[in-house]
Amino acid sequence: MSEQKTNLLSKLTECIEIGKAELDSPYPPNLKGEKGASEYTAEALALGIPPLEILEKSLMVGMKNIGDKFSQGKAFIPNLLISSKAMKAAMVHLKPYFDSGAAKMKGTLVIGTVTGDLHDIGKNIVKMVMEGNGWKVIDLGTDTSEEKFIAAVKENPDCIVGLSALLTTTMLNMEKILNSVKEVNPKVKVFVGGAPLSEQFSNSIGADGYFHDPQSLVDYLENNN
Ligand code: B12
Repeated sequence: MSEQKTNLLSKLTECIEIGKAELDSPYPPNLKGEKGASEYTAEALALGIPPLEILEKSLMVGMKNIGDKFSQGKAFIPNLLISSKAMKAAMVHLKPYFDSGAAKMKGTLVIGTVTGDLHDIGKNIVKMVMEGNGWKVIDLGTDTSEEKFIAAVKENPDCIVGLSALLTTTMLNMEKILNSVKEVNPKVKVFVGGAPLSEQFSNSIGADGYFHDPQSLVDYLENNN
């Protein structure tokens, strides 16, 4: 790859990591008036860099960097949110290629906050990080019934499922949803997350994995999918 292309991809990675979405973005203040993820992605496509390469070698690297920092306590939720915003600004340019099938997504994640639970900040972060890492995400929202999960799994037999819960009461609803999903399609892997959960709880209900944060799930899937 030419030096020009390599430089462009590394600038794009930096924009994702620091959350510089586009030229007009007010954040970060010291980069006001400078190009952001949106402009660099358009330039990368114009230079003929394949969309999947832009996604994997640049955008995902930026998301991984910020995800790793978050796992290590060196970045915080606002950082993830602004990085996700930059990611979205870049994905606007790439989406038409993925939608047309010109580039392949890594897989489909069906995610929802379980029955009775209205907390969705964490679930939305998981969604954004997964999208940023090349997954198609079907977001079933909050207070998601067993039936909604079943319907989504029937429609997407090759998907994986993510269940989120923030209440000690609603996390108990995970087991029923998990069992129904497995009954419909035993091949579908079900992963769980949310502040009150633990690996022990995940094992006790027979989930395929508990992850404390989205980057850990991404890393697991990279190595096990
Ligand atoms: C914001 C909030 C609310 C908001 C939610 C807004 C929204 N749109 O989400 C509102 C005000 C609506 C709310 C309501 C309630 N809340 Co509330 N809420 C919180 C609060 C302050 C923050 C939660 C949060 O967003 N954390 C930040 C996110 C990023 O973290 P996270 O969700 O854990 O997600 C991360 C990981 O867990 C993981 N993850 C999450 N899901 C998944 C899924 C998968 C598959 C994977 C891999 C990873 C993963 O990735 C995320 C990013 O790292 C917490 C307290 C706290 N400090 O945690 C209380 C808290 C969760 N709430 C609590 C309670 C009691 C309630 C109410 C019952 C209050 C009431 N009496 O009405 C209601 C319940 C409403 C309902 N039916 O759900 C309690 C729960 C106690 C318990 N042990 O069950 C807490 C802990 C507060 C407390 N200390 O008492 N709440």
